[in-house]
Amino acid sequence: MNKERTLVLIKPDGLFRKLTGLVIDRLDAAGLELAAAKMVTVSESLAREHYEALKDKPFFPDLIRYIRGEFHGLKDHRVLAMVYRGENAIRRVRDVAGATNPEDAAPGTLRGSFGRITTKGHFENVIHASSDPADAEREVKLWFRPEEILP
Ligand code: IDP
Ligand code: MG
Repeated sequence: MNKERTLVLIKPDGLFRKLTGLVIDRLDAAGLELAAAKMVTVSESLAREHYEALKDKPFFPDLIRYIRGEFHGLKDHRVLAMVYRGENAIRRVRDVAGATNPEDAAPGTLRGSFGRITTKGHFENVIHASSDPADAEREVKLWFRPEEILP
């Protein structure tokens, strides 16, 4: 038994393309349990802290603009943040999501079906999903207060 929590964000392209219900349906169908959900305004500092590990990448400035909705006209910078839990939830959510690069993501995964690489070279890949237990705990705590999450 390896019950985990993991952070899922519906990224601005997912919201803009009306994929919210589909994402939640896929995660339900995978047997994961929704433990928390809210719309969150992604401040510059929240975006930078969330993607701290990538701060030296050339695409970092555009990644911050992307997650804040600046490429999709999300004027109030809000995304849908959720916590899912279940046995091996971290890997299972990533399996539903597919590979980071939409071109490499398997058909039928969220990113394989609905992700794209823009002509500017940005990856639009629908959702964020925590990548390992340490990241998951850090990210859940960054986005949610303890009392917002089902006990
Ligand atoms: P992940 O989201 O699958 O965990 P990470 O490597 O943690 O992938 O990267 C975070 C996000 O940064 C990706 O989801 C994607 O939006 C963006 N990203 C990662 N690598 C690239 C790249 O090579 N070009 C453009 N964007 C990238
Ligand atoms: Mg990651």
